[in-house]
Amino acid sequence: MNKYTAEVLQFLKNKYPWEKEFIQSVTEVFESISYIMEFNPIYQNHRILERIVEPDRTISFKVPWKDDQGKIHVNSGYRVEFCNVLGPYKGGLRFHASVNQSSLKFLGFEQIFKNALTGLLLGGGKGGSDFNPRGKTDGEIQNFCQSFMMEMSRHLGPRTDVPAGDIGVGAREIGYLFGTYRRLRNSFDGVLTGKGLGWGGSHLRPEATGYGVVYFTEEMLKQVNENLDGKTVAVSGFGNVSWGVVKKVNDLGGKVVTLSGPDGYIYDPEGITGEKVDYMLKMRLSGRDIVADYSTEFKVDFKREKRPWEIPCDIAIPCAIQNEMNESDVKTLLANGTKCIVEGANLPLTLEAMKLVQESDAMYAPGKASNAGGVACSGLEMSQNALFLKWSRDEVDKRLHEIMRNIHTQCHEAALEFNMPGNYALGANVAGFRRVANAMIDQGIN
Ligand code: 2IT
Repeated sequence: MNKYTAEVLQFLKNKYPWEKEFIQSVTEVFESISYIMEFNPIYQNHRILERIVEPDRTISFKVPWKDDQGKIHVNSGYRVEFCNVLGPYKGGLRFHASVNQSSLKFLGFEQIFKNALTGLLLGGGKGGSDFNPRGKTDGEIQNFCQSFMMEMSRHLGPRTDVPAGDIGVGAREIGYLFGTYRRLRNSFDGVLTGKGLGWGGSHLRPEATGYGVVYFTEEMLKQVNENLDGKTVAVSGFGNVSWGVVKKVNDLGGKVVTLSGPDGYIYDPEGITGEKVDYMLKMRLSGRDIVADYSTEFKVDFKREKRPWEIPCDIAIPCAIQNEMNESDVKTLLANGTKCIVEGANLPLTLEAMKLVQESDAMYAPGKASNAGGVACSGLEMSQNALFLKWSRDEVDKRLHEIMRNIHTQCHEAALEFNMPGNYALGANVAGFRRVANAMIDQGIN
Protein backbone atom coordinates (compact mmCIF):
# COMPACT_ATOMS: atom_id res chain seq x y z
CA MET A 1 0.00 0.00 0.00
CA ASN A 2 1.23 3.53 -0.82
CA LYS A 3 2.81 5.34 2.18
CA TYR A 4 0.23 8.11 2.54
CA THR A 5 -2.68 5.67 2.25
CA ALA A 6 -1.13 3.31 4.82
CA GLU A 7 -0.53 6.19 7.25
CA VAL A 8 -4.12 7.38 7.14
CA LEU A 9 -5.39 3.81 7.58
CA GLN A 10 -3.14 3.33 10.62
CA PHE A 11 -4.29 6.64 12.06
CA LEU A 12 -7.88 5.49 11.68
CA LYS A 13 -7.19 2.12 13.29
CA ASN A 14 -5.62 3.87 16.29
CA LYS A 15 -8.44 6.37 16.58
CA TYR A 16 -11.40 3.98 16.17
CA PRO A 17 -10.07 0.50 17.09
CA TRP A 18 -13.58 -0.71 18.00
CA GLU A 19 -15.15 0.19 14.65
CA LYS A 20 -14.27 -3.11 12.99
CA GLU A 21 -16.70 -2.96 10.07
CA PHE A 22 -15.84 0.63 9.28
CA ILE A 23 -12.12 -0.19 9.26
CA GLN A 24 -12.90 -3.15 6.98
CA SER A 25 -14.66 -1.00 4.40
CA VAL A 26 -11.98 1.71 4.50
CA THR A 27 -9.25 -0.93 4.10
CA GLU A 28 -11.04 -2.34 1.07
CA VAL A 29 -11.34 1.06 -0.62
CA PHE A 30 -7.82 2.16 0.34
CA GLU A 31 -6.21 -0.97 -1.09
CA SER A 32 -7.65 -0.04 -4.49
CA ILE A 33 -7.05 3.69 -4.47
CA SER A 34 -3.51 3.28 -3.19
CA TYR A 35 -2.59 3.05 -6.90
CA ILE A 36 -3.85 6.50 -7.75
CA MET A 37 -2.37 8.12 -4.62
CA GLU A 38 1.06 7.13 -5.84
CA PHE A 39 0.74 8.96 -9.15
CA ASN A 40 -1.53 11.85 -8.11
CA PRO A 41 0.13 13.78 -5.26
CA ILE A 42 -2.66 16.34 -5.54
CA TYR A 43 -4.88 14.09 -3.40
CA GLN A 44 -2.28 13.97 -0.66
CA ASN A 45 -1.62 17.71 -0.89
CA HIS A 46 -5.32 18.32 -0.33
CA ARG A 47 -5.43 15.72 2.48
CA ILE A 48 -8.36 14.08 0.77
CA LEU A 49 -8.08 10.76 2.65
CA GLU A 50 -8.12 12.32 6.12
CA ARG A 51 -11.08 14.43 5.04
CA ILE A 52 -13.06 11.65 3.42
CA VAL A 53 -12.94 9.12 6.27
CA GLU A 54 -14.57 11.44 8.79
CA PRO A 55 -18.35 11.92 8.41
CA ASP A 56 -19.57 15.52 8.16
CA ARG A 57 -21.64 14.72 11.25
CA THR A 58 -23.22 11.82 13.10
CA ILE A 59 -26.58 12.39 14.72
CA SER A 60 -27.31 10.03 17.58
CA PHE A 61 -30.61 10.10 19.42
CA LYS A 62 -33.00 8.25 21.68
CA VAL A 63 -36.13 6.57 20.33
CA PRO A 64 -38.65 5.85 23.10
CA TRP A 65 -41.82 3.95 22.10
CA LYS A 66 -44.68 1.98 23.59
CA ASP A 67 -45.56 -1.64 22.76
CA ASP A 68 -49.12 -3.03 22.54
CA GLN A 69 -49.05 -3.98 26.24
CA GLY A 70 -48.25 -0.39 27.17
CA LYS A 71 -44.66 -1.16 28.09
CA ILE A 72 -42.11 1.54 27.22
CA HIS A 73 -38.91 0.68 25.31
CA VAL A 74 -35.92 2.80 24.35
CA ASN A 75 -33.82 2.22 21.22
CA SER A 76 -30.93 4.14 19.72
CA GLY A 77 -31.40 6.04 16.46
CA TYR A 78 -28.65 7.37 14.19
CA ARG A 79 -28.01 9.23 11.00
CA VAL A 80 -24.47 9.36 9.67
CA GLU A 81 -24.29 12.30 7.23
CA PHE A 82 -21.05 11.35 5.58
CA CYS A 83 -20.39 13.51 2.55
CA ASN A 84 -22.52 15.89 0.50
CA VAL A 85 -20.09 17.19 -2.11
CA LEU A 86 -22.08 15.45 -4.86
CA GLY A 87 -25.61 16.14 -3.61
CA PRO A 88 -27.92 15.79 -0.61
CA TYR A 89 -26.94 13.03 1.84
CA LYS A 90 -28.56 9.90 0.45
CA GLY A 91 -28.74 6.37 1.78
CA GLY A 92 -31.04 3.97 3.53
CA LEU A 93 -32.32 3.51 7.07
CA ARG A 94 -31.66 0.10 8.59
CA PHE A 95 -33.72 -1.27 11.49
CA HIS A 96 -31.81 -4.30 12.69
CA ALA A 97 -30.36 -5.59 15.94
CA SER A 98 -26.82 -5.31 14.50
CA VAL A 99 -27.05 -1.53 13.96
CA ASN A 100 -24.53 0.65 15.79
CA GLN A 101 -22.31 3.59 14.87
CA SER A 102 -19.60 1.38 13.38
CA SER A 103 -21.92 -0.52 11.05
CA LEU A 104 -23.60 2.72 9.93
CA LYS A 105 -20.26 4.42 9.35
CA PHE A 106 -19.21 1.51 7.16
CA LEU A 107 -22.47 1.59 5.22
CA GLY A 108 -22.30 5.38 4.88
CA PHE A 109 -18.72 5.22 3.63
CA GLU A 110 -19.64 2.62 0.98
CA GLN A 111 -22.63 4.72 0.02
CA ILE A 112 -20.48 7.77 -0.88
CA PHE A 113 -18.70 5.88 -3.67
CA LYS A 114 -21.72 3.87 -4.76
CA ASN A 115 -23.74 7.04 -5.18
CA ALA A 116 -20.87 8.68 -7.06
CA LEU A 117 -20.85 5.77 -9.53
CA THR A 118 -24.51 6.35 -10.42
CA GLY A 119 -23.48 9.64 -12.04
CA LEU A 120 -26.43 11.38 -10.32
CA LEU A 121 -26.23 14.23 -7.81
CA LEU A 122 -26.27 12.16 -4.63
CA GLY A 123 -24.15 12.52 -1.50
CA GLY A 124 -23.59 9.66 0.94
CA GLY A 125 -25.24 8.86 4.27
CA LYS A 126 -26.83 6.04 6.24
CA GLY A 127 -28.98 5.72 9.30
CA GLY A 128 -31.18 3.47 11.33
CA SER A 129 -31.75 1.93 14.69
CA ASP A 130 -30.97 -1.16 16.73
CA PHE A 131 -34.76 -1.70 16.87
CA ASN A 132 -35.54 -5.28 15.83
CA PRO A 133 -38.80 -5.42 13.82
CA ARG A 134 -39.07 -9.20 14.19
CA GLY A 135 -42.40 -10.17 15.76
CA LYS A 136 -43.57 -6.57 16.19
CA THR A 137 -47.19 -5.72 15.41
CA ASP A 138 -48.16 -3.15 12.83
CA GLY A 139 -49.14 -0.73 15.61
CA GLU A 140 -45.77 -1.13 17.31
CA ILE A 141 -43.93 -0.53 14.03
CA GLN A 142 -45.99 2.63 13.54
CA ASN A 143 -45.26 3.84 17.09
CA PHE A 144 -41.58 3.27 16.57
CA CYS A 145 -41.45 5.00 13.16
CA GLN A 146 -43.30 8.04 14.51
CA SER A 147 -40.93 8.38 17.44
CA PHE A 148 -37.89 7.89 15.19
CA MET A 149 -39.09 10.65 12.83
CA MET A 150 -39.84 13.05 15.73
CA GLU A 151 -36.08 13.55 15.98
CA MET A 152 -34.97 12.68 12.44
CA SER A 153 -37.32 15.20 10.81
CA ARG A 154 -35.29 18.23 11.88
CA HIS A 155 -32.25 16.93 10.01
CA LEU A 156 -33.94 16.15 6.69
CA GLY A 157 -34.86 18.17 3.62
CA PRO A 158 -35.15 17.45 -0.10
CA ARG A 159 -31.85 19.29 -0.67
CA THR A 160 -30.32 18.29 2.68
CA ASP A 161 -30.74 14.63 3.50
CA VAL A 162 -33.06 12.09 1.86
CA PRO A 163 -33.19 8.65 3.51
CA ALA A 164 -34.75 5.51 2.03
CA GLY A 165 -35.28 1.92 3.15
CA ASP A 166 -32.73 -0.78 3.88
CA ILE A 167 -32.93 -3.97 5.96
CA GLY A 168 -36.09 -3.82 8.12
CA VAL A 169 -37.41 -0.68 6.41
CA GLY A 170 -39.76 -1.19 3.46
CA ALA A 171 -42.73 0.60 1.91
CA ARG A 172 -44.80 0.35 5.10
CA GLU A 173 -42.15 1.96 7.31
CA ILE A 174 -41.42 4.65 4.70
CA GLY A 175 -45.16 5.46 4.76
CA TYR A 176 -45.27 5.91 8.53
CA LEU A 177 -42.03 7.91 8.50
CA PHE A 178 -43.22 10.16 5.67
CA GLY A 179 -46.61 10.78 7.30
CA THR A 180 -44.93 11.89 10.51
CA TYR A 181 -42.50 14.17 8.67
CA ARG A 182 -45.30 15.76 6.64
CA ARG A 183 -47.31 16.51 9.75
CA LEU A 184 -44.44 17.80 11.87
CA ARG A 185 -43.11 20.08 9.15
CA ASN A 186 -46.44 20.86 7.49
CA SER A 187 -44.75 20.24 4.19
CA PHE A 188 -45.08 17.64 1.43
CA ASP A 189 -41.43 17.17 0.46
CA GLY A 190 -39.61 14.46 -1.46
CA VAL A 191 -37.70 13.79 1.69
CA LEU A 192 -37.75 10.00 1.65
CA THR A 193 -37.54 7.63 -1.31
CA GLY A 194 -39.29 4.31 -1.69
CA LYS A 195 -42.62 6.08 -1.18
CA GLY A 196 -45.94 4.56 -2.26
CA LEU A 197 -46.73 4.87 -5.97
CA GLY A 198 -49.83 6.96 -5.26
CA TRP A 199 -48.02 9.63 -3.20
CA GLY A 200 -44.72 10.42 -4.85
CA GLY A 201 -43.03 7.04 -5.21
CA SER A 202 -41.35 5.91 -8.40
CA HIS A 203 -42.24 2.92 -10.50
CA LEU A 204 -39.74 0.09 -10.06
CA ARG A 205 -38.16 1.36 -6.81
CA PRO A 206 -39.02 -1.89 -4.96
CA GLU A 207 -37.45 -4.01 -7.73
CA ALA A 208 -34.62 -1.62 -8.60
CA THR A 209 -31.79 -2.97 -6.42
CA GLY A 210 -32.34 -6.56 -7.56
CA TYR A 211 -32.93 -5.63 -11.20
CA GLY A 212 -29.77 -3.52 -11.16
CA VAL A 213 -27.76 -6.42 -9.72
CA VAL A 214 -28.90 -8.65 -12.58
CA TYR A 215 -28.34 -5.93 -15.23
CA PHE A 216 -24.78 -5.60 -13.94
CA THR A 217 -24.33 -9.40 -13.99
CA GLU A 218 -25.53 -9.44 -17.60
CA GLU A 219 -22.90 -6.86 -18.56
CA MET A 220 -20.16 -8.87 -16.84
CA LEU A 221 -21.23 -12.07 -18.58
CA LYS A 222 -21.24 -10.27 -21.94
CA GLN A 223 -17.50 -9.71 -21.50
CA VAL A 224 -16.97 -13.47 -21.78
CA ASN A 225 -19.69 -13.98 -24.40
CA GLU A 226 -22.09 -15.46 -21.89
CA ASN A 227 -25.56 -14.68 -20.63
CA LEU A 228 -27.98 -15.74 -17.92
CA ASP A 229 -29.97 -18.15 -20.01
CA GLY A 230 -29.92 -21.61 -18.44
CA LYS A 231 -27.70 -20.55 -15.52
CA THR A 232 -28.24 -21.83 -11.99
CA VAL A 233 -28.12 -19.06 -9.42
CA ALA A 234 -27.74 -19.31 -5.63
CA VAL A 235 -29.19 -16.36 -3.74
CA SER A 236 -29.17 -15.56 -0.02
CA GLY A 237 -31.71 -13.53 1.92
CA PHE A 238 -35.40 -13.35 1.06
CA GLY A 239 -35.95 -9.59 1.32
CA ASN A 240 -36.24 -6.79 -1.14
CA VAL A 241 -32.93 -7.31 -2.97
CA SER A 242 -33.34 -11.10 -3.34
CA TRP A 243 -36.90 -10.65 -4.58
CA GLY A 244 -35.84 -8.31 -7.39
CA VAL A 245 -32.95 -10.60 -8.31
CA VAL A 246 -35.23 -13.65 -8.51
CA LYS A 247 -37.72 -11.81 -10.75
CA LYS A 248 -35.10 -10.52 -13.19
CA VAL A 249 -33.11 -13.79 -13.32
CA ASN A 250 -36.37 -15.55 -14.23
CA ASP A 251 -37.07 -12.95 -16.96
CA LEU A 252 -33.65 -13.64 -18.48
CA GLY A 253 -33.95 -17.44 -18.47
CA GLY A 254 -31.90 -18.29 -15.40
CA LYS A 255 -32.99 -20.34 -12.39
CA VAL A 256 -32.67 -19.30 -8.73
CA VAL A 257 -32.51 -22.36 -6.46
CA THR A 258 -31.85 -21.02 -2.96
CA LEU A 259 -33.02 -18.38 -0.48
CA SER A 260 -31.92 -17.92 3.10
CA GLY A 261 -32.86 -16.35 6.42
CA PRO A 262 -31.31 -16.11 9.87
CA ASP A 263 -32.61 -19.66 10.47
CA GLY A 264 -30.94 -21.42 7.50
CA TYR A 265 -31.58 -21.84 3.78
CA ILE A 266 -34.03 -23.53 1.42
CA TYR A 267 -33.05 -25.46 -1.70
CA ASP A 268 -35.62 -25.53 -4.48
CA PRO A 269 -34.04 -27.33 -7.47
CA GLU A 270 -37.11 -26.62 -9.64
CA GLY A 271 -36.45 -22.90 -9.34
CA ILE A 272 -38.24 -20.09 -7.52
CA THR A 273 -40.91 -19.01 -9.99
CA GLY A 274 -44.58 -17.96 -10.21
CA GLU A 275 -46.49 -18.03 -6.91
CA LYS A 276 -43.25 -18.81 -5.07
CA VAL A 277 -41.93 -15.35 -5.94
CA ASP A 278 -45.09 -13.77 -4.51
CA TYR A 279 -44.70 -15.92 -1.43
CA MET A 280 -41.40 -14.15 -0.74
CA LEU A 281 -43.38 -10.95 -0.19
CA LYS A 282 -45.70 -12.76 2.23
CA MET A 283 -42.75 -14.08 4.21
CA ARG A 284 -41.34 -10.59 4.48
CA LEU A 285 -44.65 -9.05 5.56
CA SER A 286 -45.23 -11.76 8.17
CA GLY A 287 -42.42 -10.18 10.22
CA ARG A 288 -41.33 -13.68 11.32
CA ASP A 289 -37.90 -13.32 9.68
CA ILE A 290 -37.53 -17.03 8.95
CA VAL A 291 -37.17 -18.78 5.59
CA ALA A 292 -38.24 -22.23 6.84
CA ASP A 293 -41.88 -21.26 6.06
CA TYR A 294 -41.03 -21.58 2.34
CA SER A 295 -39.98 -25.21 2.77
CA THR A 296 -43.23 -26.01 4.61
CA GLU A 297 -45.33 -24.26 1.95
CA PHE A 298 -43.63 -25.77 -1.11
CA LYS A 299 -42.22 -29.02 0.31
CA VAL A 300 -38.57 -28.39 -0.45
CA ASP A 301 -35.40 -29.00 1.59
CA PHE A 302 -34.55 -26.70 4.46
CA LYS A 303 -31.04 -26.72 5.92
CA ARG A 304 -31.08 -25.31 9.41
CA GLU A 305 -28.29 -22.90 10.38
CA LYS A 306 -26.50 -23.46 7.05
CA ARG A 307 -25.67 -21.03 4.25
CA PRO A 308 -26.63 -21.64 0.61
CA TRP A 309 -23.04 -21.56 -0.68
CA GLU A 310 -22.71 -25.35 -0.47
CA ILE A 311 -25.18 -25.76 -3.38
CA PRO A 312 -23.48 -26.06 -6.80
CA CYS A 313 -24.30 -23.00 -8.91
CA ASP A 314 -22.96 -21.01 -11.87
CA ILE A 315 -23.57 -17.67 -10.20
CA ALA A 316 -23.76 -16.78 -6.49
CA ILE A 317 -25.52 -13.59 -5.41
CA PRO A 318 -25.30 -12.83 -1.68
CA CYS A 319 -28.21 -10.47 -0.89
CA ALA A 320 -28.58 -10.71 2.89
CA ILE A 321 -26.08 -8.79 5.04
CA GLN A 322 -22.42 -7.86 5.56
CA ASN A 323 -19.84 -10.62 6.01
CA GLU A 324 -22.25 -13.42 5.14
CA MET A 325 -19.74 -15.16 2.83
CA ASN A 326 -16.33 -16.13 4.17
CA GLU A 327 -13.20 -17.69 2.75
CA SER A 328 -14.39 -21.24 3.22
CA ASP A 329 -17.71 -20.47 1.48
CA VAL A 330 -15.80 -19.07 -1.50
CA LYS A 331 -13.57 -22.18 -1.57
CA THR A 332 -16.65 -24.39 -1.70
CA LEU A 333 -18.26 -22.31 -4.45
CA LEU A 334 -15.09 -22.31 -6.58
CA ALA A 335 -14.64 -26.06 -6.09
CA ASN A 336 -18.22 -26.53 -7.29
CA GLY A 337 -17.51 -24.54 -10.47
CA THR A 338 -19.08 -21.14 -9.66
CA LYS A 339 -17.97 -18.66 -12.33
CA CYS A 340 -19.32 -15.44 -10.97
CA ILE A 341 -19.97 -13.89 -7.53
CA VAL A 342 -22.05 -10.72 -7.54
CA GLU A 343 -22.73 -8.73 -4.36
CA GLY A 344 -26.40 -7.83 -3.86
CA ALA A 345 -25.90 -6.80 -0.22
CA ASN A 346 -23.39 -4.24 1.05
CA LEU A 347 -20.03 -5.90 1.71
CA PRO A 348 -21.37 -9.48 2.02
CA LEU A 349 -17.88 -10.91 1.42
CA THR A 350 -15.25 -10.74 4.14
CA LEU A 351 -11.92 -9.17 3.11
CA GLU A 352 -10.36 -12.67 2.93
CA ALA A 353 -13.23 -14.04 0.84
CA MET A 354 -12.91 -11.08 -1.53
CA LYS A 355 -9.17 -11.66 -1.98
CA LEU A 356 -9.70 -15.35 -2.66
CA VAL A 357 -12.26 -14.79 -5.40
CA GLN A 358 -10.12 -12.06 -6.96
CA GLU A 359 -7.16 -14.44 -7.15
CA SER A 360 -9.32 -17.08 -8.87
CA ASP A 361 -10.62 -17.20 -12.43
CA ALA A 362 -14.14 -16.38 -11.27
CA MET A 363 -15.61 -12.92 -11.86
CA TYR A 364 -16.46 -10.76 -8.87
CA ALA A 365 -18.65 -7.65 -8.64
CA PRO A 366 -18.46 -5.41 -5.54
CA GLY A 367 -21.76 -4.24 -4.07
CA LYS A 368 -21.00 -0.56 -4.46
CA ALA A 369 -21.20 -1.12 -8.22
CA SER A 370 -23.60 -4.05 -8.60
CA ASN A 371 -26.22 -3.02 -6.03
CA ALA A 372 -26.26 0.69 -6.96
CA GLY A 373 -29.55 0.28 -8.85
CA GLY A 374 -31.57 0.86 -5.69
CA VAL A 375 -30.12 4.23 -4.86
CA ALA A 376 -30.02 5.12 -8.57
CA CYS A 377 -33.78 4.59 -8.74
CA SER A 378 -34.09 6.67 -5.56
CA GLY A 379 -32.25 9.42 -7.44
CA LEU A 380 -34.82 9.07 -10.23
CA GLU A 381 -37.60 9.31 -7.64
CA MET A 382 -36.08 12.57 -6.36
CA SER A 383 -35.95 13.93 -9.91
CA GLN A 384 -39.60 13.06 -10.46
CA ASN A 385 -40.58 14.68 -7.14
CA ALA A 386 -38.66 17.83 -8.03
CA LEU A 387 -40.60 17.97 -11.31
CA PHE A 388 -43.92 17.08 -9.62
CA LEU A 389 -44.56 14.32 -12.14
CA LYS A 390 -44.27 10.59 -12.60
CA TRP A 391 -42.45 8.70 -15.32
CA SER A 392 -43.80 5.43 -16.74
CA ARG A 393 -42.44 2.08 -15.64
CA ASP A 394 -40.70 1.66 -19.00
CA GLU A 395 -39.10 5.08 -18.76
CA VAL A 396 -37.70 4.34 -15.28
CA ASP A 397 -36.52 0.88 -16.34
CA LYS A 398 -34.75 2.33 -19.37
CA ARG A 399 -32.95 4.90 -17.22
CA LEU A 400 -32.05 2.31 -14.58
CA HIS A 401 -30.67 -0.06 -17.20
CA GLU A 402 -28.64 2.74 -18.74
CA ILE A 403 -27.19 3.74 -15.35
CA MET A 404 -26.17 0.13 -14.60
CA ARG A 405 -24.51 -0.22 -18.01
CA ASN A 406 -22.68 3.01 -17.40
CA ILE A 407 -21.48 1.87 -13.95
CA HIS A 408 -20.19 -1.32 -15.56
CA THR A 409 -18.34 0.68 -18.21
CA GLN A 410 -16.75 2.98 -15.60
CA CYS A 411 -15.52 0.00 -13.53
CA HIS A 412 -14.31 -1.87 -16.59
CA GLU A 413 -12.40 1.10 -17.99
CA ALA A 414 -10.83 2.13 -14.68
CA ALA A 415 -9.60 -1.45 -14.19
CA LEU A 416 -8.08 -1.44 -17.69
CA GLU A 417 -6.35 1.85 -16.98
CA PHE A 418 -4.46 0.16 -14.13
CA ASN A 419 -3.72 -2.92 -16.18
CA MET A 420 -6.03 -5.10 -14.16
CA PRO A 421 -8.73 -6.07 -16.64
CA GLY A 422 -11.80 -7.56 -15.00
CA ASN A 423 -10.92 -6.23 -11.53
CA TYR A 424 -14.30 -4.61 -10.86
CA ALA A 425 -13.48 -3.93 -7.20
CA LEU A 426 -10.50 -1.82 -8.18
CA GLY A 427 -12.44 -0.16 -10.99
CA ALA A 428 -15.42 0.73 -8.78
CA ASN A 429 -13.30 2.16 -5.98
CA VAL A 430 -11.10 4.18 -8.31
CA ALA A 431 -13.94 5.56 -10.45
CA GLY A 432 -16.14 6.39 -7.43
CA PHE A 433 -13.29 7.91 -5.43
CA ARG A 434 -12.07 10.12 -8.27
CA ARG A 435 -15.46 11.71 -8.79
CA VAL A 436 -15.80 12.54 -5.07
CA ALA A 437 -12.18 13.61 -4.54
CA ASN A 438 -12.16 15.90 -7.57
CA ALA A 439 -15.36 17.57 -6.38
CA MET A 440 -13.78 18.08 -2.94
CA ILE A 441 -10.76 19.77 -4.51
CA ASP A 442 -13.00 21.99 -6.69
CA GLN A 443 -15.06 23.02 -3.67
CA GLY A 444 -12.15 23.92 -1.36
CA ILE A 445 -11.40 23.03 2.24
CA ASN A 446 -14.71 22.43 4.01
O1 2IT B 1 -27.73 0.31 0.33
C1 2IT B 1 -28.40 1.07 -0.43
O2 2IT B 1 -27.92 1.53 -1.46
C2 2IT B 1 -29.77 1.38 -0.03
N1 2IT B 1 -30.21 0.92 1.01
C3 2IT B 1 -30.62 2.28 -0.87
C4 2IT B 1 -30.39 3.69 -0.50
C5 2IT B 1 -31.31 4.69 -1.16
O3 2IT B 1 -31.20 5.86 -0.78
O4 2IT B 1 -32.12 4.33 -2.00
